[in-house]
Amino acid sequence: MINSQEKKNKDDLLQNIQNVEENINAKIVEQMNNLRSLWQLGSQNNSSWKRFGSKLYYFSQTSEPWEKAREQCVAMGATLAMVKTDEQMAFLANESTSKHWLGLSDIGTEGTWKWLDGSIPDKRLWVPGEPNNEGEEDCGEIHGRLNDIPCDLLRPWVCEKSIAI
Ligand code: MMA
Ligand code: CA
Repeated sequence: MINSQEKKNKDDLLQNIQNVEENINAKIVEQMNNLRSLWQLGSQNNSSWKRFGSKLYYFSQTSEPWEKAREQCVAMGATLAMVKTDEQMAFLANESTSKHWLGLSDIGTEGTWKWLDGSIPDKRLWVPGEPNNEGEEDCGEIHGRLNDIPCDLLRPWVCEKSIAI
């Protein structure tokens, strides 16, 4: 016969074990995803994924409007690329042979530019004089640096995903 205190201790312990189990499972899933990303990178010489730092970048071969491009990245378990540093900008500008969509727009509020993660782009990363909303330009491309253009224009795009190992 166990008393109520002993029963509580036992339940707490079981709960702890379950929490540890869930944490381990989450870690395993994360590492499996990392392995899949690295496999994509390493197993194919013609892979369009390129590594820079802790991120992998995919340069599309086809062109789409911004929203379609955004969806294509999501379908690959990625996101339209976000540029946070001069180094990333230099890398992408060098790798992108033409103009590509990035995960940047002011669709939410005209004039308030945001990366898809909600962060505000560094002013220094725009082409001088941009964004100028010439006509009506709510989506961001890389053209050496950042430029705003109409979201329905067709562009190739860059997806990114993080690797955490
Ligand atoms: C294009 C287009 C604009 C950009 C200007 C800069 C003519 O429009 O790319 O978005 O601001 O060039 O001259
Ligand atoms: Ca512009």
